[in-house]
This record gives sequence, structure tokens and C-alpha cells, in this order.
Amino acid sequence: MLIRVKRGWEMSEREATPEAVYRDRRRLLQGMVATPLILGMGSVLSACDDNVAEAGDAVLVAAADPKPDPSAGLYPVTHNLRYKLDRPVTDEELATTYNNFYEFGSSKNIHRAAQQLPIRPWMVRFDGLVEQPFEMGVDELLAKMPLEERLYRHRCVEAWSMAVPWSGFGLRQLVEFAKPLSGAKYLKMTTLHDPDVMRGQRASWYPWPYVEGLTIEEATNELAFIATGLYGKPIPRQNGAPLRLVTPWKYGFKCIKSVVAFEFTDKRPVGFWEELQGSEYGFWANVNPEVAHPRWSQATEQVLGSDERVPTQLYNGYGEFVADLYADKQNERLFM
Ligand SMILES: Nc1nc2c(c(=O)[nH]1)N[C@H]1C(S)=C(S)[C@@H](COP(=O)(O)O)O[C@H]1N2
Ligand SMILES: [Mo]
Repeated sequence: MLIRVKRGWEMSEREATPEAVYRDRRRLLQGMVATPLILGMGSVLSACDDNVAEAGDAVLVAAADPKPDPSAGLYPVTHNLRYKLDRPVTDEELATTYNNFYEFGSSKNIHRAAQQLPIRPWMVRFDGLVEQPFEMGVDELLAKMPLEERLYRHRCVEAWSMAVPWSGFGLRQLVEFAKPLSGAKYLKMTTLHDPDVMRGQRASWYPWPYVEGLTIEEATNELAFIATGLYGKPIPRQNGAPLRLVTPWKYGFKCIKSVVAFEFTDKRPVGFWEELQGSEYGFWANVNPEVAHPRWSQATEQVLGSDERVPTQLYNGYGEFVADLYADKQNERLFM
């Protein structure tokens, strides 16, 4: 059951100037009274039935949010024009109501449950192979980092994709700030563990907490980004507030949400999905249309908000930035 599906070609004006248009849209949305109009103005829904009821509700959830994000005054931030899209920006309603965040459940429809995530106080730990381990509150960290906005494509290993404006800072800046020792080869990141609010963490067959890792070379590549905002506002809880990794050339499961710890190490970290099912999800997880997942093809992807599939691109189209990282690793399982 679908309410309304727009095709990519109906959105050409947004493709032309995506950032200007989504800002206008947002202004429009803010001036509107909640609900029926929101659906009416072209909320774009995927083929998944259980999402149909959700797009309108998202507005109510935002209004009922008990604690507004104290970092709201930082946004919007300067837009970095270096990173271009080849497709329309995904509708905000869709990108914030169709989520993967297993701490709140295994369906895509977790955005309401995720409003329970306590995003302040939020302490971040920097440890392992660093000059001096330390902890810092997220607002202090935000004040030290150079915030900017970037448009990136996002490709989930499940073969759906979106394109969104993240705000945040380069992971490279955070790495430099942490002062790793020369022996640090990898950066391991860990999500908050709080089964009282993250009910999914009560499911004992998952290896909680969620962790992910990158090599230091990957973490200091210019594309690696820590998102603290989305659509010119603080990043919503369901998208990984208050700190979420974004590595647009890799499958989405690498983009760990709600990070509380950055640990520098000389041992390759085993990620949540790799631990669970290493034959299907590995450490590198670079996007490649020619390397199928054991249970499905990766050749094409479903663009959220459109009923069309488009060809998937090697490194999700970011090869010019990252292909060099892997030149000497051709015997590794780079694309899974
Ligand atoms: N902590 C944590 N991070 C996570 C996940 C998760 O379940 N838990 N899911 C990952 C997957 S599979 C994807 S595709 C993206 C989804 O991000 P989005 O909901 O903002 O689109 O988050 C990633 N980060
Ligand atoms: Mo994903």
C-alpha cells in the first residue's frame, strides 16, 4: 500500500540546487501547522507498508520531544561545496523516520522509541594509545571543532540509499585533537550501552554494545566525518545523536551512532555485525556493485523516496577520494 510515490525525474529542481531547496522546504515546514499538509506536500514513501503511517507522525514526535537539543543554536553551519550529489536530497521526513538503530529494535520504525535516548549530559571518552586519556562533554567538544555542512550519499548494505546534508566536523580533526601515539593503527568507536532506554540491548543474542572501527588512514581521510547535525539542525536521536560516524564510501553499518568512546589501538576492531555474522559483514565494507552480499546482489540500490533502482557505484561514487587507501590491500576482503 502506497500513498504517493514521486519519481526521480519529478524532482529535477531539487537536484539542481538541493541545499537551497531543502532550506526553503524547511522554512516552509516550520511555518506550517502539523500533520495533514505535511503528507499532502509530497512526503515520499518507500515501498515498505509499515512506513506509510509514519511520515505525518514524525512532526508530532518532534513537537513532543521533552528535552530540546541544547546545541540547536549552532546550526545551520557553513556549507562545504566540495562534496556534490548526483541525485536529489532525500526528504527530511523520510530520512528521519526510516532508520536502522538496533538498540531500539530491528524494524525501520524506531524513531519514536529513540526519543528516549538521553543526549545530555553526554560524555565522550578518548583512550587507548593516546598521549593522555581524557573525557569531555559533547558541548565542549562541539565548541572546539570546526563545524560545516556536507551533502553525502548513504548506501546501506541492504541495498537502499539516501542523500542527506550532514553537519559536523572531519574525523581527522577529532583524531588530531585526541593526540594518538605512533603505535595507533586503528580507531575503535563504541555506542552508548543503556538497556533501560535502549530496549534492543536486552536482546542477548546481539554482541552489545555496538562497536565499529577504521584504520587511522581511513579515519584521517578527508571524507570521514562526525555528524552532529542533519538538515541544518542538531542530529535527531534516531539518526545517532549526538555524535555519529559518516563514511560515505562504505556500507551504512560502519556509520556507528551515538558514540561515547574513541579508542586508539594496534588491534583491528571487530565490529558489531562482523562479530554477529562475519561471513556477511566484514571490517572493510567498502561499497562495490560487483561483489554481491551472500544473500543478495549489490549491483543496484533502491533510492529512498523513489520507486526506481539505480546502479550502485564503486566506493559509492567516492573512489577519487579513497581508492588509494586500498591500493596495497588487494588481498583483503575489501568489499564486504
Ligand atoms: N549504534 C548503531 N549504529 C548504527 C546502526 C545500529 O543499529 N546501531 N545501524 C547502522 C546501519 S545498518 C545504517 S544503514 C545506518 C542507518 O542510519 P540512519 O538511520 O541515520 O539512516 O546506521 C548505522 N549505525
Ligand atoms: Mo545499513
